[in-house]
Amino acid sequence: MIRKVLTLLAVMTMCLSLTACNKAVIREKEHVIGVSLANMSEQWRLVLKEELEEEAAKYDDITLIISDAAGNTEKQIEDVNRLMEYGIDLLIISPIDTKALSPVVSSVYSEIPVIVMDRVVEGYDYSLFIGPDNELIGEQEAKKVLELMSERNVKGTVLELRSENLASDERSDAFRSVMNEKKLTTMNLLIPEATRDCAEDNLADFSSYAANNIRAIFAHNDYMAYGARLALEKLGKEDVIVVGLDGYPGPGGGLEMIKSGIIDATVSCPTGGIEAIRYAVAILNGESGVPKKVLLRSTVIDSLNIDEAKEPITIEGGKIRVGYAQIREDSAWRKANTDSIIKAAKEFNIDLEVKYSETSLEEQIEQVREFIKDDVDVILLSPFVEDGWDQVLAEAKAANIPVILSDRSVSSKEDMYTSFVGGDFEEEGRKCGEWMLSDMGEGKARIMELLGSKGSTPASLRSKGFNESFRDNPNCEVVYSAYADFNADLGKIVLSEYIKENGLDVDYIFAHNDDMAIGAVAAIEAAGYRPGVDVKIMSVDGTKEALKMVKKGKISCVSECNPLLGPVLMKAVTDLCEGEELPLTIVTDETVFTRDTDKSLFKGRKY
Ligand code: GYE
Repeated sequence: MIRKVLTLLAVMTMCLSLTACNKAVIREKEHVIGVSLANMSEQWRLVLKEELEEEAAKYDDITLIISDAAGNTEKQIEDVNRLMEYGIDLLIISPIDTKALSPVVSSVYSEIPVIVMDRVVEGYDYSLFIGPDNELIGEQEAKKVLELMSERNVKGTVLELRSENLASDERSDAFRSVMNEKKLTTMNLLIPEATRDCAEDNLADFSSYAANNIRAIFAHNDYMAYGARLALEKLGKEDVIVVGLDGYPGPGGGLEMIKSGIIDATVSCPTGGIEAIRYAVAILNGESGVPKKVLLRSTVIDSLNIDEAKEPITIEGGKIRVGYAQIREDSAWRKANTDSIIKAAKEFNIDLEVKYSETSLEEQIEQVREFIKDDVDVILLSPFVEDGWDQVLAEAKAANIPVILSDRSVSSKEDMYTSFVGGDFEEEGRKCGEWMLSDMGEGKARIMELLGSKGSTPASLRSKGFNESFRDNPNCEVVYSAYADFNADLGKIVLSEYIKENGLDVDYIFAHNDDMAIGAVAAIEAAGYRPGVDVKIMSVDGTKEALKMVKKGKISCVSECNPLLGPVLMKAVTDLCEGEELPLTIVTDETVFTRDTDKSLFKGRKY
């Protein structure tokens, strides 16, 4: 009894001291993590808080101090400053206003690691971003509504119940783009408070249904979906399809609503609380393999799959066995990529078998089949092209062998693979476009684009990010584009032939990778022109040879695409085999190099 009283007194003292003191936290434990939450009124933030606390409780050297900004940006800034006064070792923040909080996060990041959650701040001054893939969520919702309407053979208008926040906008854009593609009519209603009662009150008007033939409702959270169902029941419109979002377990959550038939389906939107603590511990322990950005997996849930349990991987004794289908490619990037993965497998004590393909889809598919037959624990795949993977991924899934995509992705549905680990290709292209816009001023820009391998994710997404960056600028025009397959010789041939035909009549060249850019430089110089003066070149990767050309001014801007994926991949494989659920997308840290880049960043490059 005395022991219990003493323990109680000790805990109370610590709590009081945390509340009362405004200087260094009394360090009962080794690491103190500060958490700044935007509010604790929204349900998913309460779930986030619970997950953070439950996961932190598993570590006996972690103390959490959680602050609630109650939806007030000024208060959130004060909260962060106070947490810093406590002497926290790492900050986890879910910002209210990303613009207002960006400088605060940047300042904290100059002193301690920062994990940003849910809404990313401007720039890259943070250790790690964890959030939902809002575009994917919007697409999943739309595809589920379409599937249900088709199953029930109903046609008509789809009503969207929205709430006022950034995530809602991104999800809604993706939702409506799928609906527009399928030529369905949509309407949307902004619900002032994203609650059941507010949704029910706002849907009480029968006339809008009759007038617009509404046959399905997508609500941006399960509570509004519940309110919609109550309103529909009062109106005798039980046949209208209702799909929600979030899919929380427990009483009153979306999963219970599905089981009781209140809503037809939902899409899970994990908060990332568990991942935040796990990555925070890895950061504080100086572990390798911590990425720059992770997007969490969201899953479509209905009455048919609600009880499907994910089978954890069982490792039959000994080492984890990994089969890796890698692209054979004579490039500095690919060599660094392969070396990094082989080296990390050794460091993580993983048994790795690598099969190389001369960039043929059929050959890679056969290699994956061989790994399935060998019953490896995990398959790593660097798919040369995006399309054509559905069948063999289904075979891997049937064999309960997870597939992690490395450095390139596939067009198969997101439930056909476990995770993608690699660069943010669209961002890489956008960074090059932004540099060009900053360089060109008010003048006109005639642009040439050297495209990577046709049908590969880096080529399609780099092009998308680059072209979208100047979409609204009438002075920019892509006057010529050609495939050069990420290859230096082809880059040189394309430029030589173009110059022979037209002279060098472009102002900027965007090459999807360094090899093609280096080939272009050789052709430009062979034709007697000066790269960096007569034409400015932007590329992606950040290889040593390209960075040398940046320093000489021959290439003007290189957006990094880090090939050193080994540690991140092997940490993901290890986490997976320890029963953790992996994020859907794991992005490595990447920077941009120009002549103005701090010289220190050019030093010690590993590829
Ligand atoms: O940018 C290029 C290589 O898949 C991201 O492939 C990788 C790309 C890389 O050919 O150099």
